Amino acid sequence: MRAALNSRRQFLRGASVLLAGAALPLRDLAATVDQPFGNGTRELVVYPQKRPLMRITTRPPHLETPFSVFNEGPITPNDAFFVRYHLANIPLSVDLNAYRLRVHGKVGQELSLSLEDLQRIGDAEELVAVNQCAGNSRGYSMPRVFGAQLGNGSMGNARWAGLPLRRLLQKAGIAADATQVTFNGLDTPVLPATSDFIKSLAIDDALSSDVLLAWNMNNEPIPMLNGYPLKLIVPGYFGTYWVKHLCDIEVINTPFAGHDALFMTTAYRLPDNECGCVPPGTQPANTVPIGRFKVRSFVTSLTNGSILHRGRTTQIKGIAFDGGYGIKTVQISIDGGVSWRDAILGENLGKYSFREWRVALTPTQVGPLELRVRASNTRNETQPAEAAWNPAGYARNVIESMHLVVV
Ligand SMILES: Nc1nc2c(c(=O)[nH]1)N[C@H]1C(S)=C(S)[C@@H](COP(=O)(O)O)O[C@H]1N2
Ligand SMILES: [Mo]
Repeated sequence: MRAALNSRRQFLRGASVLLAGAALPLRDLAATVDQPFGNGTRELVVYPQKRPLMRITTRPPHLETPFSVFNEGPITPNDAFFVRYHLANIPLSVDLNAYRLRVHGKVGQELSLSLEDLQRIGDAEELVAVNQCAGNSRGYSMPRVFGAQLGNGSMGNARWAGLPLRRLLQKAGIAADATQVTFNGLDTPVLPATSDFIKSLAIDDALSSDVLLAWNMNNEPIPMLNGYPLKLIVPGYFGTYWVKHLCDIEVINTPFAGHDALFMTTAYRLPDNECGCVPPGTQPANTVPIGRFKVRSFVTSLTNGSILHRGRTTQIKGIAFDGGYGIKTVQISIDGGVSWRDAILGENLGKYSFREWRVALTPTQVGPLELRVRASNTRNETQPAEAAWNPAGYARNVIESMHLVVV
């Protein structure tokens, strides 16, 4: 889908949020929220441009979306969207008069562009895409793993608008022997010993048509904590590639390596095999950088312990998504996965989006009821019945099951 945006208007609207990030964190609430599927309780905190969200860590800020938000519609509102950072020196404001996006390295012509310059290169394009942290749901890994104990709220779905990365790279002119493109943002490490957060994409992936340099999220400038003023959108790929406050793009012709390549060479890697998994508690011999999402599906209209009534029909609702091939089916089971019933899919907002689904359920017996949900995509990839395990707890996509009570 194409939409030409008025860059002057965007620029002015962007300027109005400059001070919004100045007072982090704003305040704690005396409120907590249960994580879904019974994995503990989180404090709610309020940050600039955000409604109360679940606190995972404070420095750097890491906030999760309360799961009930995903039942409100397929688009996650900006003020409810999760926040994840790795470095504690994060920008609290960005002056658009000083901000420049630098493009350098193996290019014909180095570029240094204001946001307005970037917006003048070509028409903005729009797409709806899920951003999901690789560690989403890590807190359910069994045996437990190191790292932030995330529930299921480190994901969200938004409409992104911006310039295709390919257009910018074409303008700069890529050397014939270029192999990768690296991306850096305005956040920096506190100590020199800490690696900067820099990500890389293979040149072919960087030139693929759907990668965007986005300045809008759900028709607004991107919230400060989600990467104002410019965020790399890599649809279908885990959030780690979606570099926030993007300010530096380098085209290289050697493997990306060294101190500041840690988030490619050491972190965000999966065991190098089909399942991206190893026997629980063991280390993989070989790893590869994490890539696309696996298929996932969730019930959103009920929570663990919800009560249904015998003989009464309940409309059950949820969401499904995958790594960009598109959801084909969603099914539920109430007999432990022996038999499965098709759900009805909701509106298709594009192959990278959450897909809503619903199904009517009329329980016939009182007592406990286990509800399972699984999805498959257009490549017939589906979800495993048993959770695959890896040491970092990445890319969890086991079939979710919810424990209900019929009265
Ligand atoms: N500049 C910068 N960009 C970043 C990160 C970061 O630490 N710094 N973290 C990445 C990771 S791991 C995730 S999951 C997403 C989270 O995006 P969000 O905070 O907008 O939800 O941002 C990515 N982009
Ligand atoms: Mo992440």
